[in-house]
Amino acid sequence: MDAVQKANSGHPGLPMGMADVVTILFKYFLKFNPKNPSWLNRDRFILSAGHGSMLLYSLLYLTGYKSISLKNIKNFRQLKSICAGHPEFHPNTGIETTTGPLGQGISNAVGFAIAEEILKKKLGKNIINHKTYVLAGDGCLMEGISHESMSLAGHLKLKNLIMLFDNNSISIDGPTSLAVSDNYKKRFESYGWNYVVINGHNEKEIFKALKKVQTSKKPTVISCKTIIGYGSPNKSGKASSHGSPLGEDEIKLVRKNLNWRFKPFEIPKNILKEWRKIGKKGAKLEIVWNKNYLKKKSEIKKTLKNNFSSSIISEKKNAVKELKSLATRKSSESTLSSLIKNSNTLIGGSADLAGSNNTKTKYHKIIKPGDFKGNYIHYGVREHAMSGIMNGIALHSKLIPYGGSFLIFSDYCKPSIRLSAIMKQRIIYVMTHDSIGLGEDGPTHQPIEQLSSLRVIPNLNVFRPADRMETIECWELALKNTNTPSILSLTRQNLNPFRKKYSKTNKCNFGAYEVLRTNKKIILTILASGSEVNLAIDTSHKLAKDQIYSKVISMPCQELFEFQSKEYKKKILNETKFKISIEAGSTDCWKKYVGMNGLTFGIDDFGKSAPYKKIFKHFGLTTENISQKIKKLVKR
Ligand SMILES: Cc1ncc(C[n+]2csc(CCOP(=O)(O)OP(=O)(O)O)c2C)c(N)n1
Ligand SMILES: [Mg+2]
Repeated sequence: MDAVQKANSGHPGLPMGMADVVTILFKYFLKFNPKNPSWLNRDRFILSAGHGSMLLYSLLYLTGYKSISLKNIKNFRQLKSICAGHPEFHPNTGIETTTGPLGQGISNAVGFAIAEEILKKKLGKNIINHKTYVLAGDGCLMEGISHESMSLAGHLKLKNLIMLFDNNSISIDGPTSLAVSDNYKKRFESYGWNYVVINGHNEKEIFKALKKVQTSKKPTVISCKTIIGYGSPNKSGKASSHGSPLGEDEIKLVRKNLNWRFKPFEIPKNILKEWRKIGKKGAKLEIVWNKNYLKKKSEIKKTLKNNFSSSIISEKKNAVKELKSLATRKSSESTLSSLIKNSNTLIGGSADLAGSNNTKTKYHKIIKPGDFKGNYIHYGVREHAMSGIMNGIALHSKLIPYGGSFLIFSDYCKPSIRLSAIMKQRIIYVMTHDSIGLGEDGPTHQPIEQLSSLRVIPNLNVFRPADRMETIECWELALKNTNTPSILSLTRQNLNPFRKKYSKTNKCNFGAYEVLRTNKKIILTILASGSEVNLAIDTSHKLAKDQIYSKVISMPCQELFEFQSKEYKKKILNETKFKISIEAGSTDCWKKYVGMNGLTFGIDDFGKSAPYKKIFKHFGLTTENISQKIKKLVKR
């Protein structure tokens, strides 16, 4: 209440309403050690209702986390304060994930709970055996992602997942009855969850409910009936306490009402001592756990090691000798086979398109309800949940999630992709059917603006490999960039290989590189990515017959290209007067490269339903059309 008032912005309602519930949780149940926020077997506490951030910061400060000082709290919502408006993930601080977009935390929590079960199977119960608690509000539960995630969690029987539902029946516009009349009991029980309703201001009821779920066989929602802004005589129970400071006068009344005699930010020593005692309990638990851990330490390290040695990639690249044309989604599958065979930490999956995304290899075992021996998750048709769950799996500790869908449905994943990027998580999105090249399924399935819109997300690598060699290299880069999520944009249709010779260097790491020049004296640079590199090569050869000489640049990753030296960029881009780009999608992100004198060949309209070669022709993406236009350009 005081921090929100000082910042003159923020959300006092949730912290005041849920204080009783989390106090009981932290005091009696949550297993955590503020001295080691990264303790592998800690319980996870996820604040999905991220606007209640002040509650999390208060808990972390009170229980003794070094990351949050009183000074930080006084700087709530100010530049550089760790106490940001909404919780922002920082490793080793107690802030387990970034939340704020409502519902995301629920999907993250499902990911944490899945990771817990998988690692328990791998490492044993005395190494991994913890709970994941997620605090969600009315808003989180209205969001579609909550339905997707909770349905999957119930199906998988994630017994160690517990939701504390801040059931205060208030959101921003007023009472939730304005917009919801769900029967929560029926809703959650039909997913396969337990549903318990308690008075969220009654310590005994809170304790009893939390005690009971410790041995549950299913995930549980504890619906905590609470009063938003609890303690505020004039604003409690009202939407007005949701997202604005209570005001100095009301704060005085709250102090009186709650019999709190102390000044803002003054925590009486005896009370702080009690809280710090709560924080210290976990240290003892960790010491006990450590005995087991030390016995198995080297074994655990070995199990969790990422075996993506360059030798596997080299071997794979060396094997690319065939002249056969192949879709990059197939090349991805073959790369994955080698990786999966050698990996304990890659967790694959797809949103019901395993066979189309080629994400499942013969080395995969399926994760089933209550059975987490496997390494492949059938996410069902739940792209958004899949993406949020992958964030949770990656955040948990050592596992590396990848998941597939059609590139067009990256739109259904976008809010979580953005969070992967903000949180610097290595999530690999395998997005196939990446252009009009998918053919007959038509404009609803053909990505146009998707590549451009993904490329403008900061800290996201969008890879669009052009043949088998590039696909292997892009997978290597996706795995090596540990602080950046990746999109692998892959074709449905077959592509002719142009890189058949082994090179030790990962050329895709440059973002763009030369694959061909038709003469020493070139006047034209042709930039292309993915399936259009073949088209660029054919066009370049065709133009050479008319003495128009060019070089072809494959540009599998614009983001990595931007990281190259000025000299390198100049070498690629500034050699010729004329530059053109070819990509079967929105031309927007190519204009910066081709400049005023250049031409972009792409599609700035929705696609068409037809056999794919006919669609390419319809949009002028043919050697004939492109070379004709180029001839006009260079003769101008
Ligand atoms: C995806 C998304 N949509 C909208 C918002 C804006 N928003 C923040 S809190 C909130 C209402 C949440 O209501 P509830 O979860 O009941 O929180 P309470 O008011 O009870 O604290 C909204 C709409 C958001 N943060 N995320
Ligand atoms: Mg509410």
